[in-house]
Amino acid sequence: MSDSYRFPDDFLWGSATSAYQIEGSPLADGAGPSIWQRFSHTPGNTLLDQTGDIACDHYQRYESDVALMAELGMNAYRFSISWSRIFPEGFGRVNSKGVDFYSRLVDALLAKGIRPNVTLYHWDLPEALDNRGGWLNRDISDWFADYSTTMFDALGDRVNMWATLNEPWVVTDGGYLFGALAPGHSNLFEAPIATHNLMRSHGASVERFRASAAAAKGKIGIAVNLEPKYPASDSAEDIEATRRADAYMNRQYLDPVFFGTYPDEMREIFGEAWPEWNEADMALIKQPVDFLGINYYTRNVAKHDPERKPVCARGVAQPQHTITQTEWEVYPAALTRILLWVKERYGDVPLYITENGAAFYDPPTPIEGRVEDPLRVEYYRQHLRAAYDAMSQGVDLRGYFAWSFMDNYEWALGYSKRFGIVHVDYATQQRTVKSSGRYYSEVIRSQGTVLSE
Ligand code: IFM
Repeated sequence: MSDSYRFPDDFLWGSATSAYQIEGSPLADGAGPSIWQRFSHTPGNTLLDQTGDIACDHYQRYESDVALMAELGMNAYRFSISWSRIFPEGFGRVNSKGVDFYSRLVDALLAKGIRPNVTLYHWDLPEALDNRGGWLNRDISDWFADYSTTMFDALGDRVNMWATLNEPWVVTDGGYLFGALAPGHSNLFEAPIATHNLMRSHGASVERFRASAAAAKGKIGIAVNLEPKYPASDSAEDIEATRRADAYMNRQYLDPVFFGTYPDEMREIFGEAWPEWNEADMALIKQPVDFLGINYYTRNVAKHDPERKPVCARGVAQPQHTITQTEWEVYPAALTRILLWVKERYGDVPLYITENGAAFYDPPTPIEGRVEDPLRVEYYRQHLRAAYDAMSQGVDLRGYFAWSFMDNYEWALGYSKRFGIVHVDYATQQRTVKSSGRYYSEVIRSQGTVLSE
């Protein structure tokens, strides 16, 4: 454990959001509907049938939000682009007003010295593409590549950090295997196809990036959510369950990018639902990336459970540790571990923590103008220390993005979970910096050294 915590001078200190979770006005200025528009407007799919219609109204308030980021001292901001604002029909006709919104956002960030970090896909597929099969249709790699090219051409003169996909595991697991997220399918046979088309689309986008002018000064990667798996006991069954859980969530998305193969366990997990993939697809997926984005929230302690199909493993609660409002165990040591694991398994690719944060029980309205969130302050302190520990063991970590800049729409859980370091009063859209936001600001201004206190 280090005690100095001085981060490099060029370290990126940012926060992250995604389009559908914060923007509101999802159909404004000629945008087409996304699958989240349809899913959230279908009764019964989300908590209290809440939608992203208003969310944080960031579409209207982006300038003051950017000003607040600057006040907190951030030098980077990770946001996603809504594909259906750019291509209302999914492909073909470009909606210039949608492009303009992101262009204005990028300019506003740069004017404040904040580096834009753009994610092309954070779960809000154009409904028009879902109507053609969405991630199950092989053509989606062309649609995604065309959309990517449009954005590289429009913003590549000013944006130098791009990620293709956010958390492809969640897209498949939530959207196609268990149905808790849009498009809401529950189909064992669809899940491997969705994954494969996501990864093919990632590869096609990277390939287009290399051929675009944006590549002259930009870098491209992918953001995956990684969860280190620990066996619940030293029984052979639990150790095997841990291996499968790790393959399913972690290696399924990284092995194809870095090795051009899927883990052997995929056939064990999916049985006859796991197809043979052709070599040309695997070569497309294995495009060299410039960096890897890691979203880290918690670890998982795995126990063999034949009832939990298809992985046959279940997580075991760890009541000895703090549990967040989303019932995730707070376990910072696993962040150090996952960063070291990535370095050891995949080599020296530059890394960014593209999401890290926690939902805790904040009040709906500030109390006497303040929101005190000591549990979140402690979460950030411990995780930033853990990140630093990995760096001091040789991990090439170049930036950190808190999830999230502000409270927002937590998908099927609606507005019930607050992840922000800035509080949002949804009745008034008033922003209030929480004590975690003030703490993060101090971390940034001290270049990390305040973490030793
Ligand atoms: O809100 C989500 C985000 O969209 C993706 N990563 C995890 C966050 C918290 O659940």
